[in-house]
Amino acid sequence: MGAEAASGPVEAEVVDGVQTVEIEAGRMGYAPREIRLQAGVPTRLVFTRTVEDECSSQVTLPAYGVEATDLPLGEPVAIEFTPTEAGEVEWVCGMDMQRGTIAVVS
Ligand SMILES: [Cu+2]
Repeated sequence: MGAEAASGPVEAEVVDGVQTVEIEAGRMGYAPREIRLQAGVPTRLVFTRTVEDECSSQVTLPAYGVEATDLPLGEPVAIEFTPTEAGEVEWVCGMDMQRGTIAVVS
């Protein structure tokens, strides 16, 4: 899955009707940092933290009620929700510093 820094939003891969994106929480922040999702399709974002850094040890997605979720070092953690309407939402680290952008399209 493309995680190159300079590319545009990464499209989700749909697996069994669930749009899925793998996201690394690493030294340079999130990779990818921008993703694109379809409204109305169940979504699974799989975060893997690859740095010791406290900053990225939790992730949250307030727009869809995903509370601060622990990201143990090196362990993939899935957060699941269904985007309901087109627009832009963000996921943020537990300290509200690092963030990533989700473009929801209908
Ligand atoms: Cu942080």
